[in-house]
Amino acid sequence: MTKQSASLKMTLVWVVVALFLVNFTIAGGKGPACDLNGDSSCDVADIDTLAGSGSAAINDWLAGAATENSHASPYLASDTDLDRDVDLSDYNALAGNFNPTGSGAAFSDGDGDGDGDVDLSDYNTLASGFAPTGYSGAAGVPEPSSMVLCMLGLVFGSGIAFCRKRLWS
Ligand SMILES: [Ca+2]
Ligand SMILES: [Ca+2]
Ligand SMILES: [Ca+2]
Repeated sequence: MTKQSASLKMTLVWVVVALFLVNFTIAGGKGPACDLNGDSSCDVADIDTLAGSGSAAINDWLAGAATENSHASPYLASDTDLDRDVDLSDYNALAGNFNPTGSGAAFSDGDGDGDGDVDLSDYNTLASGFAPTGYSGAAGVPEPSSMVLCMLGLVFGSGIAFCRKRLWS
């Protein structure tokens, strides 16, 4: 009886191990949603497959891929090479492919709004978001509460320094 129950326990352990392995294999084989060409990474080659799909599809991809690639904020639509800046190389891509009446332009050609052309609207977005030093490490604007605390700290700190000077000198 005990031998039978030990054997049953071993069988159960093997079933659990097998289920775990099957689940792990299935989960490991599925790539992220932003990987549209199935090479297990989310990069320019993927977003270029969305040529002419419209700004909603482009913006969804930019947000999803940034999350997948561990960035705190979405990629900008003018960052044609997705290197987290909007600089001269992005501008040159757009300028070199400028074609307001064209269609089928890809994201890396400078079509940041995904409507298939590279026109003034794409240019204006790039110009207004120009960030040659990058937008990934942009320091957040201090919140009013922390600024008030800092100013209070300064006032309080100088007050103490002033008192010390008066009392001990
Ligand atoms: Ca990919
Ligand atoms: Ca860039
Ligand atoms: Ca466009």
